[in-house]
Amino acid sequence: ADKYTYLHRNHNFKELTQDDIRFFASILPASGLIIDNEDDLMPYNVDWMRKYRGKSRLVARPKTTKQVSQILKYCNENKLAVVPQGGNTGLVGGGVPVFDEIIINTNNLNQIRSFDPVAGTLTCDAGCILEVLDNYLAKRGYMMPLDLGAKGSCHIGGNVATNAGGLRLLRYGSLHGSVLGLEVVLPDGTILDNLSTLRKDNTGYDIKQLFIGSEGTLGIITGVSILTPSKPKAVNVAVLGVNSFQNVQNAFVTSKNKLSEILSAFEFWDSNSLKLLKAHNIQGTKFPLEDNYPFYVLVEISGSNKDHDDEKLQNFLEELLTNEIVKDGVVAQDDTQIATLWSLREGIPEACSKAGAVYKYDISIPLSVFYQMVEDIRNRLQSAGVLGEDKLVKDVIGYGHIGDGNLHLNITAKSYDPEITNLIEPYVYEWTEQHNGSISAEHGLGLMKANYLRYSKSPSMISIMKQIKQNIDPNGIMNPYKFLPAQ
Ligand code: FAD
Ligand code: S2G
Ligand code: ZN
Repeated sequence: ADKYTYLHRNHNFKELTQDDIRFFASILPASGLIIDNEDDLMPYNVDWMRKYRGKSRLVARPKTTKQVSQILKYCNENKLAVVPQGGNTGLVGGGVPVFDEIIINTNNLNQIRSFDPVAGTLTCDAGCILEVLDNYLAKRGYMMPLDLGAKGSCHIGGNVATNAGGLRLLRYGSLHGSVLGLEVVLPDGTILDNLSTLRKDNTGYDIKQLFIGSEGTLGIITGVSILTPSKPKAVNVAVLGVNSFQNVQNAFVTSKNKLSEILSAFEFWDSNSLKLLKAHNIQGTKFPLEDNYPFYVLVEISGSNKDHDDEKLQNFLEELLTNEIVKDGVVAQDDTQIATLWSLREGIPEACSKAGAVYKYDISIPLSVFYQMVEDIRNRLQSAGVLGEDKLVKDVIGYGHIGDGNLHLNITAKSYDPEITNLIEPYVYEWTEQHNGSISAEHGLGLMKANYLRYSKSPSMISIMKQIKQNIDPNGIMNPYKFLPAQ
């Protein structure tokens, strides 16, 4: 993308040679190696948003942890830079090369290793697709503790590497709590086998936590053991039309009081998000509510007794309507309608990507100022004369995970343009810092935000991160140019 022209290839890293290719071919089957074929390499070199693109000449797709160890050991000894890659659904440029780094993709590392139906602990390869795991567990009365719109492609290894949040975090917490153990290959080929399935293990530093959210900069996660919750018997969803952001907050507080233990998701989107959904006909069916409310909320409940739970949901809705916290609401009558209502929320990222170039900001900020961010950036772009029908910037929309205090600010434009980028950055990051927020709630830092870490972490925190990176990856071959600010 235009703004990374300051980056230069680190010439401490070797360029790929025929000897290197011969080595990789000696340990990987033909299907595990993609070399020098532009078209075949393209899906691995370009990210999901088509915003970041590298020029790797080789994709290694190992099938076993041992092969990952042999590859990393060789790359480390030969100073070949690498990019660990899972489903390539990341949104900050973390999973694709900046230059010619070798891509180590976990597609073939996709075996489920074990599942304990009593404890609910699952152990699997890092390259297992999230939705495949969720379906495997559903047949056994369990489910994954996270759900993302990218579930059909993202790998559990990538989820752990980015400490993905998603739609279930409000109920099931973060991966820092649900991941019980990891198997990780370090740059020198050492295999850290910490695939514990114990819920309690207080024996020394909790090393696995270091790799959760490390975005491929410390090692390659090859195995994950995770605690999976029972799949709720009774699930229901309501979508509400709300006429102020203060009432979105009031509805959230009421949902915690009235639904408490059965509340499992609380998402929101604004009217501009709905406009995009409709413009790109993402939700095939007619929108079930008046489409002139400024805000919409999706509330999901998950419990064990449908009659009791639906009664609770009805009482919750009645209280909101009586107190005029919401103007209107629709409750799903069956699983199909539940899926349709969820498709509204899950379809927004796709609608954004269909609208053109998208500037995505994934921030944690206090709910009291949550929507002010959207309004301030919209006003800033309006006053700069770049926002409007025939202008460079088409839309400024806000949606996200209210329950997690996580706003997704998306700005759609005709194209990525330095004039727009410079109007938005570092303004968004400064604004977030002023409100004691985080410049990355769940998507990570990647290439996009590596140089803005200072807006959310102190110099001493960044210094200790660099010491850890230097200790574990002294040659710096793991996902270079990303995550931590350049010197
Ligand atoms: P990739 O994109 O392949 O890689 C992501 C990062 O992890 C890179 O830095 C890469 O180097 C590293 N990595 C990947 N695999 C490994 C490994 N085995 N070992 C070490 N490092 C590794 N994210 C959320 O948090 N919440 C959401 O709700 C959400 N919704 C999304 C919806 C859509 C439609 C899309 C396209 C994306 C969404 N995302 C969301 C972002 C993305 O799906 C997550 O960041 C996801 O965890 C990335 O997983 P992946 O396997 O695609 O990783
Ligand atoms: C979500 C997806 C990515 C985006 O939908 O929750 O994390 O910002 C986001 O479009
Ligand atoms: Zn999200």
